[in-house]
Amino acid sequence: RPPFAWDDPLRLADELTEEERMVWETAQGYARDKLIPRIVEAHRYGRTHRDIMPEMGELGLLGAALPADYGCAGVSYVAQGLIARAIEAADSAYRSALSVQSSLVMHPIYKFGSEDQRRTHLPRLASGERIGCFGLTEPDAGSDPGSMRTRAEPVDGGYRLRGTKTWITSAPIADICVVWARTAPEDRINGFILERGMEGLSTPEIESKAALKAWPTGEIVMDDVFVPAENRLPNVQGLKGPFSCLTSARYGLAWGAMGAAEFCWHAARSYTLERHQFGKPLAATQLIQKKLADMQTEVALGLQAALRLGRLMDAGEATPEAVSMLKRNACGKALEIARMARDMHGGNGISDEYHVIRHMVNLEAVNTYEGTHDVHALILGRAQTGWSAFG
Ligand code: TGC
Ligand code: FAD
Repeated sequence: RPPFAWDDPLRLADELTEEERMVWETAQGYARDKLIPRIVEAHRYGRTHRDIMPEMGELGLLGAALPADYGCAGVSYVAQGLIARAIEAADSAYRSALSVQSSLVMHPIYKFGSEDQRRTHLPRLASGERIGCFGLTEPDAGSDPGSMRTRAEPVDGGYRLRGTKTWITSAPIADICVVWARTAPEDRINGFILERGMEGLSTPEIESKAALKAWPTGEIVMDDVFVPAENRLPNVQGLKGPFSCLTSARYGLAWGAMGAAEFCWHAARSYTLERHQFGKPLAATQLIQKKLADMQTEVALGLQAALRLGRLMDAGEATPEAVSMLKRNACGKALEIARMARDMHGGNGISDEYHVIRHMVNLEAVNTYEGTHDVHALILGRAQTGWSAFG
């Protein structure tokens, strides 16, 4: 009889390459030694440790699947997913910082930028010296980015951008903003790289957040900002530009949310083994064991699915619909697991010292951004019935 590993029942570790295992161990070690020790305070007081970006850069974790020519690690998409899993086990806000930098800023510059834009921006984003943000959502355009109002008007030598983006991860501390705007005269959506210091550009912080408090979120306010023509991303027009960035980021969430879920499951197991009530460990009761079995099953299945999706990404065969399915499943299941783990910690589960309530509130946001749980259901519904339920 082969041995059964309770924490890796489907033997995910055996399916990784040597390089992927090394990346996983590096990211996991970093999260354990450098992120988890400072997260309770960072989340409680809303403190931003900006230095995590150069730290992650130094380890090759930023834009990890992009080519080495631009200062990136050039590893597989599976390895990129494993990085998200390790970082989100520490905190979803730190994985958010990583995802935005890698998938929503470096990815569009690599995929849609000029060679000049790649050489100027990618190495400094890969090292974490510079921080980027991604502006798609607006106060009146969230699930429906096609209704955005931000406009770019062509003027001598470039464009003038006017509009407001909101709920933008990293905006208050970003050096550059990749902004999507409806562009005259064709009225098609284009991407622009805005730089801090441009006249008319400001990035106020949203102070009211109850989740993801360890990394800032804000607005991008553009009051007739002049953007030189060479800052437009030349190789894409239309919504497929921002949407293809979302596909890359959502793929990361399929792994990342499972990392948070895995942390909560392990925490619940340890806590209920230690905690005695009615003369025995809580973990010796049937109800607790059923919950642990449910957590173990969902995490094992979710990680196997993420691995399969990663292999498809690496082969260039992944579809946006498959990515929607796993983003939705991972976030929804992780949120359920975090709530269950919180309950299994009893009163102590209310204290942030035990981590699970922080994961729980964070996952509420993760279940909403990058397309809400229900919007992904509608994407899948449209793909299997041929009927769009959006409009
Ligand atoms: P639709 O007609 O579906 O598509 C318009 C064009 O885009 C193409 N397309 C995609 N291309 C690549 N990847 C994808 N995932 C794509 N989805 C669509 C599509 O083929 C079409 O191309 P073309 O050439 O025919 O024009 O557009 P729609 O307006 O009907 O879209 C509907 C819907 C709901 C799917 C879409 O609007 C949507 O996904 N809404 C959710 C919005 C969202 O996810 N926003 C995320 C903002 S960023 C964020 O939250 C970052 S948080 C990060 C963090 O902190 O970790
Ligand atoms: P709405 O679209 O108003 O949705 C409200 C509710 O209505 C949801 O339950 C939704 O599922 C439901 N709904 C919407 N349409 C339909 C429909 N047709 N049928 C049935 N139900 C529907 N955006 C960026 O561009 N860049 C970022 O970096 C970024 N970071 C974020 C960070 C945080 C912490 C948060 C909370 C958000 C961030 N976002 C970012 C924005 C995020 O992508 C949006 O919040 C999300 O897409 C949902 O949009 P909305 O908030 O406008 O909700």
